[in-house]
Amino acid sequence: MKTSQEMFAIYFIAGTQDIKDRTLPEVLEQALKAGITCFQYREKGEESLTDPNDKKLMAKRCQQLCKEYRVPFLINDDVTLALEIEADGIHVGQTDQAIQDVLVLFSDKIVGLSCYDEKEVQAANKVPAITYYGIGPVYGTLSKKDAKQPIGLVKLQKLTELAEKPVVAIGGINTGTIEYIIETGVAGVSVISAITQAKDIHEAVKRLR
Ligand code: TZP
Ligand code: MG
Repeated sequence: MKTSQEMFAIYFIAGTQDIKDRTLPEVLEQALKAGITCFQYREKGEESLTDPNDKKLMAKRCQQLCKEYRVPFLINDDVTLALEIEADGIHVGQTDQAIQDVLVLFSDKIVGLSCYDEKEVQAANKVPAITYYGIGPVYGTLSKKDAKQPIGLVKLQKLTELAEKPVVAIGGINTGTIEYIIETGVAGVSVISAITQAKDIHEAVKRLR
């Protein structure tokens, strides 16, 4: 079994909407080669795939790559798709399908829940089967249009201390900010643009590591 630090150290999140001049499988394979430790397929927002068949094909291609590199493959929100293609897990937000329902369907899989404040962390602590909490945005982000106000480092540390599960920090994390994030005691960091917008993906992932 991998430790949570091994699994979540460099947790890459992306969908086709996050990538402009290359394809998602190209970017994902470079990131896998460079050493990301987890991947979440998050097809969401403007310019994301809308046809369920296109989305499923893309998910399967990404899943296949993750298998080759033995990296966990998670899906954001889409419970039906995650079950259908047997993803390694699912990540849900507070407003997605109720976490209790998700846990029944994914009892032997990885389940991540987004948490933003003390109240959400305390509620999540009462649900033993959740695997990890995604907490943020820590900093401002351009990758999520409806992102909440950044919580900052002090709040991140507070919530991480309160959390009874591994925490993965998210939002505006890059090679410049990652060292401050790690000092708060999180298990790992998740990034979109630090990888999808890197000129040299290999170099970006190596520096994050
Ligand atoms: N949830 C909170 S911030 C965010 C999500 C999905 C986007 C993070 O993207 P980036 O580019 O790493 O700031
Ligand atoms: Mg969601």
